[in-house]
Amino acid sequence: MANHSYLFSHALCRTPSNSVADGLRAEDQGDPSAEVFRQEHEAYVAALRATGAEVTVLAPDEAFPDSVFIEDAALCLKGQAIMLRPGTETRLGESAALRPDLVKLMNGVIDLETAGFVDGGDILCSDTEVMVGLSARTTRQGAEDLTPIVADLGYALRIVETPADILHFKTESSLLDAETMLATPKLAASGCFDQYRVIHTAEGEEAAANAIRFNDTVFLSSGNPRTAETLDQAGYKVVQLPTTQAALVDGGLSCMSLRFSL
Ligand code: CIR
Repeated sequence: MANHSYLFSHALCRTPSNSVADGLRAEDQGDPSAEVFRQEHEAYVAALRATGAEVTVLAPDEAFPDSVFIEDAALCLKGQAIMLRPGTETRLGESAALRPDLVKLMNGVIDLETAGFVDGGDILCSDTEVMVGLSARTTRQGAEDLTPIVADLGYALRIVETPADILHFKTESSLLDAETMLATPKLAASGCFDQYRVIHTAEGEEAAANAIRFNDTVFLSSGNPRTAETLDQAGYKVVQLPTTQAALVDGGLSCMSLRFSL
């Protein structure tokens, strides 16, 4: 199987729970509405399916308010799921809750054994490397213990820094193709993408950086017209999706799926 960092046959999502109103957030701008969140989530799932992928949607898990952000609990690489250790108390159990579904869906499941922590939102995979951004959620110990697991799957792991005040590394960056990243100027200034071409989000459109290249499409959060225009002019097929409710609990497009090929 080739190391295609943006070509996927499958995705796995989880419907937002009613408890999503209790989701974690750095700043309170009001609770998300579970009903509106589910509508936006349905549009997201339909958009992933429209690229030709098979998308499985798991039932809501009321025990975990943030469980719609399924990306944080696992990393899918080469048909294997690596069960991570989310680095905040209310989310640590999401990994074990998700594990049985990944046992059914994936070719294999590997448990990250570590005293540290890693959130999937801090992991950005290109064709050749797995970047892990240290953050308030992801520790050096966790990243170091993940290193041999991804090495066995053919990837070099590179530890990078997530600038302070940014929740996850991919809150402000995403892969556009094998050579190109979309990033906020603030995150790119750390030098982590010096070996890639970088397209910056427009000023005031930092939320656009949490995008996903999924098969032939770059999915971008609605409300970022200048960044959408830049990507369009650079030759990408851009589809905008509403993320108003995810944004209220610090989430975006990448957090809401695990993307993989079998
Ligand atoms: C949290 O604070 O964990 C959630 N409210 C948001 C998680 C967003 N996930 C991501 O950026 N990968």
